Amino acid sequence: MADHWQSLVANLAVVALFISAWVHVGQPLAARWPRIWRSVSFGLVMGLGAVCSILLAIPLDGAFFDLRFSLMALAGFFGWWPAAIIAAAITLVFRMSLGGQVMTAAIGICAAGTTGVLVSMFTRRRRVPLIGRALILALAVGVVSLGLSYILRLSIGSTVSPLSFPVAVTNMLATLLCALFILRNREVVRERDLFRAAFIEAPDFQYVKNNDARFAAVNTRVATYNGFASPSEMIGLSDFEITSTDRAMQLMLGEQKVLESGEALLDQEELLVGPDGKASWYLTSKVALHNPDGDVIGLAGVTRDITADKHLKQEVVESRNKLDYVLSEITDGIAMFDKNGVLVYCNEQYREFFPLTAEQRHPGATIRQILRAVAETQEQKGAPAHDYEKWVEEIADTLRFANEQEVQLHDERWLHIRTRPTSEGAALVVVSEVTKIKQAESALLSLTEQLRLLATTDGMTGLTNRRAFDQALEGEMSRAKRAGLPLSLLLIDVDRFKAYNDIYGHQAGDEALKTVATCLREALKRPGDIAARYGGEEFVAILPNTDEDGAFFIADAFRENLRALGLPHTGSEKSVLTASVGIAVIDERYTGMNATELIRRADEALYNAKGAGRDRVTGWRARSEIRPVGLRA
Ligand code: GH3
Ligand code: MG
Ligand code: MG
Repeated sequence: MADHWQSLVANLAVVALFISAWVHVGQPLAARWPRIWRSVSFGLVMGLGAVCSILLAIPLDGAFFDLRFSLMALAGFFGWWPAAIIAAAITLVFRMSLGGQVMTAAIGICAAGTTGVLVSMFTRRRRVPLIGRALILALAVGVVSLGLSYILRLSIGSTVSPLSFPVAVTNMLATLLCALFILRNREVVRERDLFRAAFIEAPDFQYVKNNDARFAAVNTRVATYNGFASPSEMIGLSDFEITSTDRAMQLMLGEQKVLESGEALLDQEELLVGPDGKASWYLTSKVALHNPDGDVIGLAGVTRDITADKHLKQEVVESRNKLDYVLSEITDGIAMFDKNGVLVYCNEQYREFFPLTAEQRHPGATIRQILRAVAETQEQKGAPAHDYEKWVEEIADTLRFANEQEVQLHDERWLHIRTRPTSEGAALVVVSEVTKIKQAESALLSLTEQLRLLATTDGMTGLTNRRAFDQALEGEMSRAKRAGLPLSLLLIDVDRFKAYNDIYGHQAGDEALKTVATCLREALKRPGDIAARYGGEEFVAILPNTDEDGAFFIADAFRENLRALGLPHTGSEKSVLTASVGIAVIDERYTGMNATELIRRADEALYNAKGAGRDRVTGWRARSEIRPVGLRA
């Protein structure tokens, strides 16, 4: 039995040898062949292995016990039908040449190949992991091998050989080990191919050099750039064979430094003229490569064409310079705040507009810090000096929407501040000085006011003129009627003024009229009272919310004051300048009256005053009320 084990172990060695030969020699050779040829060659190697296994078989009762079962199954499992058929054909031919129970042997060989193919189909479809696939194959091989030896032997009426079980177990073991080995190797090859492809097909220039500065590997980009059809053509060459001596020397010195120091050369930028005469920018990094003992064994380099990046950067720098120039030359102050209210950019003008808080206005400062400084320094008029947090929040909030404001600073300058939010939540603030515009605006306003005054004022006396009086009377009358309040109108005429002019001259007459105007103005107590020059030496006064008694009181005070001035008037029976006043009133009795009627009544009353001896005040009375003595008929 020991001999039998020896033979089985020798068989195991044969299987291992052929599998190893396939993995290390056959497979790399066949790697680029079409799939069918790879399969056929695998079948060939497995078939030859099976032949060797049969040569070392243990012959017993016309049967040969060996590990061909394992090799057939592996051929079917890894090479499918083509490999299984080739391997089976070789094995069968050889087995037939040996004679004995050929039929049984043929069935076993075919069954083994078929087992391999079926297990492969089954496990592949179910995506069984690597180790599981090997285990299932080995188990199937053991079961089929043992089962067959029982069925076949019993069917021909012979007894089951005592070798059947150990041979089945050894077949199983051999299959497991070999399947694991091949599967694992496939994984390794796949990984290696992936890395290889990543290296070869990378868009950057990638190369590996040995210690003699010769290329050990280059990728397609390097080969194409240097005019070679494939990367393999460059293996073994040095820079001296592909570029100018000067450039090769320069490269060699740099690389020697990396190899000697072991320090990487990182991100070196160079402007180089390529074989096509085109200048391009490159970024190169080179690192020393070490073996597991730490010895330098070469270097790996990566070079990237950064011409497009470079141009882009240049354009960015140029446009930034242009922008800086523009921003520094414009008279407006520009500031940019991010969405958190942090100042991210401002030009010098912006700072100069706010001398008291220029220190705070620098990138990184927040709008709230700046506004607090504005309040503390009282740089802006209207900013609260204390408890300014609410104000700060209100102003900071304006960064969130488009708005325009005009603010006045402590030194009387006016600034126009425009805020425009951006789509990213930031805000652009543009500040311009509008002091001159503001000054012109207020000058224009005062001019308009002057014009308005001129249009409504009597030039000589400074009282409201006739036109403005007419308007004011209409307005005041309708207001009085609406409010149900009384209104009084005084019509004043200077007594014997024709004579005054004649005696003292027209100019003195004018002066006297100014005095009368002043006297009238002083007699009116309420701000709503209106004194006007009605024309010539006649004056009017509108007294809103004043009844007849009130009007008498005012009118008499005026009359009395004028008289008390004692302006000499020799042409008057009073010997001083006096005036007569007629009063007309609207109250609840006369609500339907219009302005013309009111004036008419005042005129009538004045006429009565004149008639009654002048220097007096007379109210209008209905004809029925008029006393007959000394009055108009
Ligand atoms: P009476 O007491 O009846 O009013 O006598 P009177 O002389 O004042 O008569 P009347 O009111 O008709 O006189 C108007 C005079 O007032 C005519 C004119 O010489 C004079 N007068 C009118 N307007 C002006 C003016 O603007 N300046 C001057 N100096 N005199 C004026
Ligand atoms: Mg008159
Ligand atoms: Mg008069």
